[in-house]
Amino acid sequence: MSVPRDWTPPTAGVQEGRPSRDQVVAGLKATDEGDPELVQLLTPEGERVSDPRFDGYASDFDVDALRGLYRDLVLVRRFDREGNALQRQGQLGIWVPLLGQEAAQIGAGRAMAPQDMAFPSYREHGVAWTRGIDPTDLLGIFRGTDHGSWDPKATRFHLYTIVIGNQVLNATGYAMGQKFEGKVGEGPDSEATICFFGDGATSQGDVHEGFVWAAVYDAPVVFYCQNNQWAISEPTERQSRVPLYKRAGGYGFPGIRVDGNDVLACLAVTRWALEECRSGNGPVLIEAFTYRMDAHTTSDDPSRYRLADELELWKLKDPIERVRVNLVREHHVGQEFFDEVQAESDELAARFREFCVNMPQPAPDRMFSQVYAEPSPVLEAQRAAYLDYHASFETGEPLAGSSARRV
Ligand SMILES: Cc1ncc(C[n+]2csc(CCOP(=O)(O)OP(=O)(O)O)c2C)c(N)n1
Ligand SMILES: [Mg+2]
Repeated sequence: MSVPRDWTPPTAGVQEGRPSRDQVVAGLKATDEGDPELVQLLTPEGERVSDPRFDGYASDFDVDALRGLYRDLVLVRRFDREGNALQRQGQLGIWVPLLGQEAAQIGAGRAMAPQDMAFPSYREHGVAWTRGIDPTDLLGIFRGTDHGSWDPKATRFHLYTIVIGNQVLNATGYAMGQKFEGKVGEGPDSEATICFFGDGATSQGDVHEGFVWAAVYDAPVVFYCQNNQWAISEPTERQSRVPLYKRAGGYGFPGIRVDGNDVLACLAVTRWALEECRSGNGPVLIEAFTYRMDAHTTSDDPSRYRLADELELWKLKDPIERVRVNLVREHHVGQEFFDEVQAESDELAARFREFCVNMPQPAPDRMFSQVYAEPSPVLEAQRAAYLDYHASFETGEPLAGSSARRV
């Protein structure tokens, strides 16, 4: 496995060869524009640059397709911001913002074929959008009324997973199934799986087990790590001594780092990786190098653990702005288009809000209905007791067998 260029080469003994902390951090963050290890097709200044390895995977992206990507990015950011506002106004228990990660998600999502399967973590609102899931379907999880309102089979987008890294095992098993069922090969219907997780998840045992199983079974799975550089308050440099994409070498499959704020590069690299998997050359690890521009969740306060100037630096690499600049400078797209997208995004946000504030409260006993395939006397007794308890709020009468009066 190669090491970043600025590491100290081993001389005498392992201890002396160990990189200093600064060198580790430099290796983990060596993504300045022009770094040969970072795939980029659109610079932060909106200039289309060539990467001969991946140009072919984005060659059909003419001005209309680019407009489509811009629209995706703006609409997803708009409802994400509305999610934050709804939580602040007490309409949601929590919201998990994706601010800054729109390109990483839209690029990957738009690279998928309809027959591919996705396993998200909890922040993949942009990927959900590309699978045709209405944003309002995401709200129940964050309002605490359900575990996800979409059909994972119909949308080929699994329910959100909150347990860090666990979906890597699910995705690997699913991909092994695709292989066992003969769905991998050169045909147009061949399938792959893509699994989304964060930088912090790469420290979980589940992720490593998934990598091992995927490798030895040549499972058609793209491991898509959005390295937003923080696992809540834990920075990436406390999770790894090598850039995350290089970990793939230890398992025997390719790893590649892409500019996660460049939607075109994310799309091209993911198309390549999914094609590899569909034709039997999986698995592949993609590290989409990006930045979480907001808090971890609405329950988090990042000012407690990171400096504001880091955020200011990343604002200059905004994933939406570079597409806008490219459309204006290289494709002469006029203001009218941007105004239309803005108006559409405001309509979406209003619909999102309207849906949220008018969501019916689920019946209190709903939690008993879908736990077991069949009813049982014990469960029915629990349901009845729970309903009695709720009714006691209305009547003020003490519960049977209890001296306590509900107030
Ligand atoms: C198994 C497990 N351990 C701890 C947590 C608490 N937790 C929630 S999010 C998170 C950090 C995850 O960071 P990362 O994988 O980088 O994803 P990000 O949130 O940055 O997208 C942790 C530790 C959890 N949900 N599951
Ligand atoms: Mg992270």
